[in-house]
Amino acid sequence: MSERPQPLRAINKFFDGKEPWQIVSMTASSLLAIVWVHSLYNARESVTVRLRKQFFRWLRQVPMVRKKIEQKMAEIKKDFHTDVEKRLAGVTIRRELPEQGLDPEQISQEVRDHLNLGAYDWKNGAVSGAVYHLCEDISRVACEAYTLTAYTNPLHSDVFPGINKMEAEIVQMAINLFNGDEECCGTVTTGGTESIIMACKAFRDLAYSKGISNPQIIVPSTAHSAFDKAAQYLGLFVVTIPVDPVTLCVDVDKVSDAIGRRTCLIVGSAPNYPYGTMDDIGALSALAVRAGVPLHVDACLGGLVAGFMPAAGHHVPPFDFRLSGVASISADTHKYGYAPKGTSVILYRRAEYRHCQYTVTTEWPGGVYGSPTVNGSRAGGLIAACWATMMFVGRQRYIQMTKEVVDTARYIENELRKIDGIFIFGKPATTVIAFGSQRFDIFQLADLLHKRGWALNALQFPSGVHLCVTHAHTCDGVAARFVADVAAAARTCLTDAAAPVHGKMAIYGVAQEISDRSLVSDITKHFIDSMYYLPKGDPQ
Ligand SMILES: *Cc1c(COP(=O)(O)O)cnc(C)c1O
Ligand SMILES: *C1O[C@H](CO)[C@@H](O)[C@H](O)[C@H]1NC(C)=O
Repeated sequence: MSERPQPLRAINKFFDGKEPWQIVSMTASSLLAIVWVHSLYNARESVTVRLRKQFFRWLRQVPMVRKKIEQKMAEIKKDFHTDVEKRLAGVTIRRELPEQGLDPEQISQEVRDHLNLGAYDWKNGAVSGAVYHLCEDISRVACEAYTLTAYTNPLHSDVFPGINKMEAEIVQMAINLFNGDEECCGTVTTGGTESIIMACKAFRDLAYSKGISNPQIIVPSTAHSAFDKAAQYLGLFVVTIPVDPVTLCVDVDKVSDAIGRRTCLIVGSAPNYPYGTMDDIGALSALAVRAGVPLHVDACLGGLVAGFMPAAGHHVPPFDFRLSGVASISADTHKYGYAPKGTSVILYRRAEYRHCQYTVTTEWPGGVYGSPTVNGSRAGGLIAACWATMMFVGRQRYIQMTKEVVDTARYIENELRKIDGIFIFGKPATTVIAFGSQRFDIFQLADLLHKRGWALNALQFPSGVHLCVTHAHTCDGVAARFVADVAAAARTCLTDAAAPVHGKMAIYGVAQEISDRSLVSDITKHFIDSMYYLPKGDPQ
């Protein structure tokens, strides 16, 4: 036998003197070990996360712990139900189809009654985000368009080609706003979450086509939770990158370190939901080009503000297709596009990417079936209402509204910076202003504001609250009233910093303290259940 290469000699030496059965069993067990390690490495959650979950799973099997948890959960469930019962006081609970249909006036009255059940005065700009404008002329035009097209379905392009045209025009207008070129394309979806799921699906499938079997997405910790949702639906591994504690923008070096063979997408927000800060999209784009990975810019919240900011006299760093690493952009027309709820756009730099978003089945007895987004049947009325809104508002009024919203946001930010006891997180890029406190529990302040009718959004890790300034806050006196209420509440909190937090806001503080996150998840599921809860009999 000729001389064997070095490694083989080493292996032969290792097995020297072993029985054949020993050799077989050692080979098999090392193979199994390799498979096991590989599965750990390829799993959708990291080893530490899974060990932690396992620990709490064991803990929950201890009978005393289990009993206590079950007891607590039952109480929580009951509280949720009581809340619903209180909220629904005054409307008839209907569990059956009415035997004879009701008359239109009565239905209209009941719809109005349902609309007024909430605790907030959303028509006076008291809520953060949620209601993006209160201009009746815009709503009238959008609703008129919806009335005309409510029963259309762009799935049937032969029947409703006009709806397809409107969709194509919404996409094209958005491409122009974001400085895309001839090659850019996109689709309308039903909201930001769907736009994000579509982008993740497209770049997952692009990765599959390149032979990457376990793709991962690299996401800033501040990116919208829709990316985690997409990963849950699509079987993607999420690598979460922390943000800089001062600027609240993603740490680009850490993104760079995280990029690997399995990376199918990196993400930046323009801006993010929690703090309203904008990641350094320029740096992320350069990194994307260098590493040869696509970059998705989530401009769901701020895109239709940021796109008009330069013309409105406000500075915003470039975040769109002008940066060559930007492969896709999501932007919500149902937020600052001022369209009724139910539309968003997802845009791609290249037609190839959009092809990866589509699904096609060729063997179904119902025929060859291809569709662009999640839905089969789609609501043509929502597309028409969005199109009508964009046509009615027009470029000059978008610029004007952007100026009003951003001026108001800057005014609130500057005034909040003067208030003793609170601080602003990072530099708000568009319209979200997040604040916290090192002197008292910020949820105590949020609770006081809540009592004055302000609905703010709670932030965790670290504790904070934010106001998403919309056109509804540009109405006379709203911003000044908000600033005055925060100032008064901050004074109260400073004089009694140790006061325990009560009310609705207390729960956000508590939820952060629970180390078994699966409990938080279970509680949340009970909360979602409560949205579907109908009290037995009429509440008093
Ligand atoms: C609102 C939002 C989304 C998700 O959009 P939905 O329309 O609520 O599904 C995604 N990203 C950011 C930054 C958002 O603010
Ligand atoms: C389509 O899919 C979305 C989820 O992406 C859903 O919210 C929406 O109600 C669906 N239906 C229609 C008709 O758009």
